[in-house]
Order: sequence, then C-alpha cells, then structure tokens
Amino acid sequence: MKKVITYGTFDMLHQGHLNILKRAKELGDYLIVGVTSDDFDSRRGKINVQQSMMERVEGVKETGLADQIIIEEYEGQKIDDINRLGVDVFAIGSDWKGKFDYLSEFCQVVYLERTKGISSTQIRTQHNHL
Ligand code: C2G
Repeated sequence: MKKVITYGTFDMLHQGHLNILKRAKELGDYLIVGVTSDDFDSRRGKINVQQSMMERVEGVKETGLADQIIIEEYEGQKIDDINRLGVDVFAIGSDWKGKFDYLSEFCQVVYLERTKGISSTQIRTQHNHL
C-alpha cells in the first residue's frame, strides 16, 4: 500500500485545499493529512487563522478524502511522521517548492501546482468586507 502525507492549516477549507487533497490522494492508496495545531501555527508566524484546530480538522474530515488525520505540533515532526507511519510520498503545494527537498532522504517529495486565485487570506478579507 502506497501511503501519501500532506500538511496544512486548512483554515476555512476552500477549493484550493480540496484540489490539493484530491491530487495528493491520487498519488497513492492511503492519504494522511497533518493539520497544524493552533500553537504550532502561532509559533511559525501564521496569524489570523479564523478556525480552531478542531474546526479545521472537521473541515478536512468532511472532504472524505483523508484516511487518517494527525496533528502537527512541532518543527521537525514531518521526518518523525514519515518514519513512524511508513510514508512513501510527501506532497505539498508549489508555494513550498524547494523548501521540503530535505525530506527526499526519507520518501518521495512531490510539489503540486497551487490553485490560483483562492486563499484563506482572500476569504477572510471578503468576510471582513461583508
Ligand atoms: N493550497 C493550494 N492552493 C491554494 C491554497 C493552498 O494548493 N490556493 C495548498 C497549499 O500549497 C498547501 C495546502 O493547500 O499544500 C494547505 O495550505 P495552508 O492551509 O495554507 O497550509 P500551509 O501554511 O501551506 O501549511 O506544516 C504545514 C505545511 O508545511 C504547510
């Protein structure tokens, strides 16, 4: 069985997230999605996240695409997850191109084209202007 892993905040889950989850899933037989904890996001400077971790996990769950959902809580966890869970492929959006090449020591690394014209930031801005 080919296991794929991808990570993200998945705040106010939108079409861009759905596309990447679908395409990541197509790379194998079993998709693991790592959702960032609220603490991890604030530590990595991701501010303005609207939904709590539980709400973001629920959003990912509702897509029906994740075979397993885990929480990403610390820097360096990706290597631990890949080894612990026997992951074959790490997939992430092209906005991260090159940033995760170091994981190729542990599994295949694939950058998937980011969906243009949609982002959590844009959705937040639209909401604020309603
Ligand atoms: N994404 C996309 N198209 C968009 C928006 C996002 O393909 N229009 C992808 C991102 O490239 C990422 C995933 O959706 O692969 C989740 O995006 P975010 O929720 O913004 O999470 P991010 O900060 O990219 O977390 O450890 C965390 C990860 O390293 C990445």
